Amino acid sequence: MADYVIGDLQGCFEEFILLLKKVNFNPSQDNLYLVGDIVARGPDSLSCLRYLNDLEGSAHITLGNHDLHLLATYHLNKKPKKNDKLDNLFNAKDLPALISFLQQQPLAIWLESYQSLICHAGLSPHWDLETGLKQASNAEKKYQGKDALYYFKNMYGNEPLSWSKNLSEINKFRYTINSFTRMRFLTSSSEMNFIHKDSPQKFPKLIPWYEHPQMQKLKSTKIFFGHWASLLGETTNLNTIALDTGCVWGNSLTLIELKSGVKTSQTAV
Ligand SMILES: [Mn+2]
Repeated sequence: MADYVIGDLQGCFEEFILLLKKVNFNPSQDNLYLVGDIVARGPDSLSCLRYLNDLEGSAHITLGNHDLHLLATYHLNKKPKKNDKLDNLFNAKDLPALISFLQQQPLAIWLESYQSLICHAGLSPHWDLETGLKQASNAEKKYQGKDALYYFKNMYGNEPLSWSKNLSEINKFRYTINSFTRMRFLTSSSEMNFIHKDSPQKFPKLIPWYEHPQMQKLKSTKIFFGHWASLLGETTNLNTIALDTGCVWGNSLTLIELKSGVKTSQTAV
């Protein structure tokens, strides 16, 4: 029995299957954790979702910005953007079942036995672990509950850039979604900056979320995240493990075995 965590698939189904073969993934014994962005931009989002849905109990996803955008697009009856390459998925007969499967997935997963958090973009430095998990759970109830449509409608936008206990419910929701699924940099006043997505060396005045001084309080807690392809799997902090190695951009797909920490990659085909 092994537990694996894998980077952003973004529709790269072929590489996904090749990588699982490399580690002899056995769905009846092993667990697969995914940092999200299962869909969009790559060639076969439909097969990625179908495969994960069929794995049932052995696949555990934390939603990414592209996954949430898919859910909102579907529920708000909008057409997917051409460059997201989601036409096959939207024409599939099992689309409602796949949407329902995706919508049941959380924003964050805490693995007590590995002292590890799994999420798409990262943990807001405004929060300790407990607050982050609580806010993730609150937001999940909103996008899975009877008022989901209202929350998908009001999900978009960059504000608020900082957390406060006094925010309204919708602002708390938006901050939680943005920090768990879109965050990369913070400003020196600890506000999220959504403008830049390149590597941190290019923006010396901005702070990658995992380098924020507040992150030191997490000590030995590990955070596995995706979303930031230009990091190419490298951070300055041993406890924050970047898994988006840009398969959809022609680089590679990365998987880590949680117990040993052994990394396995599959080059884009
Ligand atoms: Mn992303």
